[in-house]
Amino acid sequence: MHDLGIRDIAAQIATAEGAARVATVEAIPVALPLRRRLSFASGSIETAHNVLVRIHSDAGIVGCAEAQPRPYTYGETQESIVRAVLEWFAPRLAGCDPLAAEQARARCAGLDGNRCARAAVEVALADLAGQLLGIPCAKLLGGASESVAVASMISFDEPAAMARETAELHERHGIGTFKVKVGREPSVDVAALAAIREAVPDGALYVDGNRGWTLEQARTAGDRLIELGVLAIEEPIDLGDDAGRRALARRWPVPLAGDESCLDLGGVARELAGAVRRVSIKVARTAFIESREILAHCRAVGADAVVGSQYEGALGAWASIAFAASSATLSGRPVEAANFLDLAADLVEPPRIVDGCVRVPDAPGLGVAVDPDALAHYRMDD
Ligand code: MUC
Ligand code: MG
Repeated sequence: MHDLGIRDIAAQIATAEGAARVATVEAIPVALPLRRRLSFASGSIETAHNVLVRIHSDAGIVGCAEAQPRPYTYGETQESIVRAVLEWFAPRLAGCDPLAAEQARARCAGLDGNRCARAAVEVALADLAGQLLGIPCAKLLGGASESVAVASMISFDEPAAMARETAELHERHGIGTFKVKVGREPSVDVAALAAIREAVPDGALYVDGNRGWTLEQARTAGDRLIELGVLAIEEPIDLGDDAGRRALARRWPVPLAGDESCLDLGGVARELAGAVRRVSIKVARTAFIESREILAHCRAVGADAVVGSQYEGALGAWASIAFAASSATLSGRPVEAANFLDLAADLVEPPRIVDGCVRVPDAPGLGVAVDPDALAHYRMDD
């Protein structure tokens, strides 16, 4: 963890001097190398073409967050995120009180969509607010836990390679929960899960089809995967086939989990009245405020909720960890926050996973600072 002493002092000065205001907002495109290509049924990622959002207060304190473009899920690209932040959100945030998150949200409401750009702005403001107050984001949001267990996603590969990767994550980092990507030919998916089950017999396994199966494939594959002990099946088929999704939900004894169908509070409410029994809450798209609203809705209807991932880098993982640690409901469930391990280089100190768990930072805000050398090296706008 970086030494945050200077940031702490700056925060105290800023607070003593009165309410800080947002001065400038940056959106910096970066290209972070991955250890290998990450593939799943809806797309693949060769390089982490993320966007670093930095919000500077007039007192010189900076809040940071990361946006990951996922065009196949949200229609946002790296370019669109940069433009949304710089052209829409930045002018509306100028002069805003970083502690007034709802006000900032209202100011940004005039531009529809652009979920990942909007979420990164809100998380960067929360990082800034935490630093101004001298409080970690996890505490600012509720402070339920000092440590959270993490889960890792296992991307497409040959079944034997997926099993090796799972076993290595289990042995090296103590990770015990895995979301395995499926949505290929059922025979391949079943072979992958069987190999993983053999490699990590006690692993808690669930799967994510990213809408890749046909209804028939989902029936065949899902039934076999349930025999192999999978605990949930995320987005098996096309979202337009509502009747098919409901039929699968009735057929399977494990919950059908909503991800792409649950992009916002409205989507979650709709889906929980339909096929979905478990919701993937992603800070990268609903930041902290709406994520908390989604969690409340899940609790009210007795649905399961987990903090999901969209292959965040370390900065995104820290935001997911802060959110998970803020809630008594979520902090007891492994949060999908281990896939920063897929990156070969990063902008901030990555979480340390020990015995499958990450300690929540004590430092204010998200608790990490961007490494200037890494940023200079990986930024794409120089
Ligand atoms: C997931 O849960 O679907 C797939 C695409 C992406 O961005 O993240 C994954 C994770
Ligand atoms: Mg998913």
